[in-house]
Amino acid sequence: MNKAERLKRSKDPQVTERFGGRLPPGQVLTEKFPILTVGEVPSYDLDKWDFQMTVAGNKPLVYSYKDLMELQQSKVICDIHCVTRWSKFDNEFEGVLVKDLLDGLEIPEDIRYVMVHGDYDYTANLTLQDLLAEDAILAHSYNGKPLTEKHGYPFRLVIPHLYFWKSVKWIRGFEFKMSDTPGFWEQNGFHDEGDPFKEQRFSDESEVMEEDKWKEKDFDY
Ligand SMILES: Nc1nc2c(c(=O)[nH]1)N[C@H]1C(S)=C(S)[C@@H](COP(=O)(O)O)O[C@H]1N2
Ligand SMILES: [Mo]
Repeated sequence: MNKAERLKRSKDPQVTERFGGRLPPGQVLTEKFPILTVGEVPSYDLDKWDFQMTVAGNKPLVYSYKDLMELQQSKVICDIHCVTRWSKFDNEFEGVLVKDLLDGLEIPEDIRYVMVHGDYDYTANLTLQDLLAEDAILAHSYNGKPLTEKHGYPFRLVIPHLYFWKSVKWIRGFEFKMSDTPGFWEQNGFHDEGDPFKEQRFSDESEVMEEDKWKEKDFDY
């Protein structure tokens, strides 16, 4: 039994709540995997699907599904923290580490931001530094199985150290930029950075996230 498991079973509510510093403030643990999607769940013809990277408006680098599957494959085990207050420990994602994907890509000094694009028209903004985190991964599998359609098949981004809205499902590209502009949720009141341990939920600190709303979402697993 690992430490998190032991704490989870412990009777002391104080200890149970904090999980030895592993559970960010205001979060609740769930064993299930809720589904949070704005709009329709896409479906693809994999032969036509692609992933594109553009650096400061230059010609895009285009990767097919097969190209990505032929790159070095890695696994990341991480915790997930959604801004709607659920957290889920010990998730295994497999795919291409972002740092491996970007290895060899010439990114000029003045490029410090990235807009992540996903279907349909979903975006999330990140700093280049956040994108280059050791455990940031372009994942195709979850706990040993291909991602389900609702969780982002064929590929989703996972940025473990930020709230999960930054982990773009149905990912289609990275746009490297000199300036920071807000993505979908960031335009709708969420924080620009979204560090769960700093509880950066909203850009306006007077906003309140309701306690139990997430329990009304769909789940699978
Ligand atoms: N393309 C796309 N990516 C997305 C979303 C979305 O609606 N569309 N929702 C985000 C939000 S708010 C969260 S919490 C996570 C949810 O991922 P899950 O449905 O696998 O739990 O995906 C993020 N990535
Ligand atoms: Mo979310």
